[in-house]
Amino acid sequence: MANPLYDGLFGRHAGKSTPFLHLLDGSTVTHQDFLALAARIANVLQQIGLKAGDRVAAQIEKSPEALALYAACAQSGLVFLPLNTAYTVDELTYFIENSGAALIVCDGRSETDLAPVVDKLGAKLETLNADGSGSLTDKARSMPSTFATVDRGADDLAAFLYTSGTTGRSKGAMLTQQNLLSNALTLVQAWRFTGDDVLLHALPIFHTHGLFVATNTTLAAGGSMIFLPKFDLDEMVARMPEATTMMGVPTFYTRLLGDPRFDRASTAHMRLFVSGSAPLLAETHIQFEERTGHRILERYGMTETNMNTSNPYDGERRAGTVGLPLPGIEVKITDPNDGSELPQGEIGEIEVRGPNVFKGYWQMPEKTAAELRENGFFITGDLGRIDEDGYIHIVGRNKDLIISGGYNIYPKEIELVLDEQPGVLESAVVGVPHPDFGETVLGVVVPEPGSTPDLDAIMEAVRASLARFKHPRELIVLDELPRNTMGKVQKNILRDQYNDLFAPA
Ligand code: MLC
Ligand code: AMP
Repeated sequence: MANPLYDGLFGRHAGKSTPFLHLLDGSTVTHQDFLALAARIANVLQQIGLKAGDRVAAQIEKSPEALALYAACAQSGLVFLPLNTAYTVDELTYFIENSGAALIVCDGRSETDLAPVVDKLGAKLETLNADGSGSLTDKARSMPSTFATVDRGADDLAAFLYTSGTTGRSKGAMLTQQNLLSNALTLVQAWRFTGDDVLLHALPIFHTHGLFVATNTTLAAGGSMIFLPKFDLDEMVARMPEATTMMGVPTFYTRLLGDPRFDRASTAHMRLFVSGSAPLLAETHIQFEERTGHRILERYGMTETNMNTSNPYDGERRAGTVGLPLPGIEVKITDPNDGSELPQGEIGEIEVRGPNVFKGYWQMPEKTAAELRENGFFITGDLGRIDEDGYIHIVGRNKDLIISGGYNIYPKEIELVLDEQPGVLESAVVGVPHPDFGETVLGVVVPEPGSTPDLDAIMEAVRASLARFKHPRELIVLDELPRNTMGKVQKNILRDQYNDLFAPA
């Protein structure tokens, strides 16, 4: 037995004194030091009494220690469950309870708020702060810097990532060791990653993009990362000269293009820019090439599947498309009504199958059965077509989803909060174009007859229960919602009507 994920990504760098992380303050963490830190944390996890298969939920800032917790979970056979740092206590309570996490690792600032939730579950709580301090690392300090890797199989769970749903209830996507490892190895080949690569890493590490695509691929290639706490334009420009590659959401690219320091000369040494998580406008792709001479490589993935398709490294990177299926991954376009495969060129639902596709939603067999076919194809909820050269074009979504700055927002979740507010009869939440975030959230509320809803009070209620990035940037009051003859709210009409709400003046 072995532990494919740990051995394939982490353990293989044992004893290497080459850099793994280049930090904001100019210091470096070597592979060897990183593995020693991870092993010390793994010893703490074992001492706490965690057993293989237990879930470890973490709402912590990006730091080398946070990444080492992920490695420690892999080494101990634990299921890592990273959570967006923007989530409120209400949101966290659901994730913690639903996952039945055995350990919650949070920032010291959230300890008091989370303690009752954790106690109720009989789980353990440790803290880890942005600067690496906290009870977890305090305990780790006196631990041995080696740990006997726990045996796991390729089909064992490695991570849970929650993804919201159209009903407003989030689902825990169960990802196996093979899901993560196979995708990392595929991306190393597809994007020609090597031990010489230095990735400029400014993404959060609680989602697929920053944790799996960026970090796992770098680890699988044995390269290093300039590990920035978050996207900051000045830091990006300052550190770019040390990098060979960068991965980002489209907002990264539009922000970089807004800065004149970012030009052909300052990017001449770069080997590759990758974009994903949200549609990259063809216009941005073209502007980027004009400014830098580089063609951004756009790829397409999701929480449930990791990466599915990618524009080619060699060959044409076609603007406005997400490229071709990655090796070993099948993509087909089907009729949303009956699931039958459509002829080439027609628009339908994108379905994918391969070693990257997740195992199902945690304790939600009906939802799993509705999206994951018995033949292994996953119904993505994205609408697309395949052109005559095999390039996949995403043309829309069959799911009610807003993507703001690369974060997914399910309108239903916000509508449920709006509907509960005094004086509100009903509501509709839609995504409208936004120059920085791509899309942003617009809330429309319909008052109960004779009442005037207090919009400030409504926003206060939203703030109390939902993460900041989900908050409507504007609330509009309408007498009624546009509906079709079946009574269904016509969100497309609202989207069209408010299309220019955030357009630059
Ligand atoms: C921050 N805010 C956002 C936001 N990010 N609001 C909407 N959408 C977002 N994405 C809030 C802040 O809290 C702040 O609130 C205000 O908006 C302005 O913040 P900012 O300073 O401009 O934002 P910043 O901190 O710079 O963050 C923007 C960002 C960040 C784009 C850099 O959101 C980011 O790193 N996004 C990447 C998301 C990601 O990794 N997605 C991958 C998912 S995986 P206030 O109160 O100050 O107004 C996936 C699969 C796949 O999708 O295929 O990859
Ligand atoms: P998530 O739930 O965060 O995993 O988001 C996955 C969704 O992001 C996909 O189903 C797509 O709708 C969207 N997405 C990811 N990459 C791209 C891309 N390159 N272009 C368009 N949409 C994308």
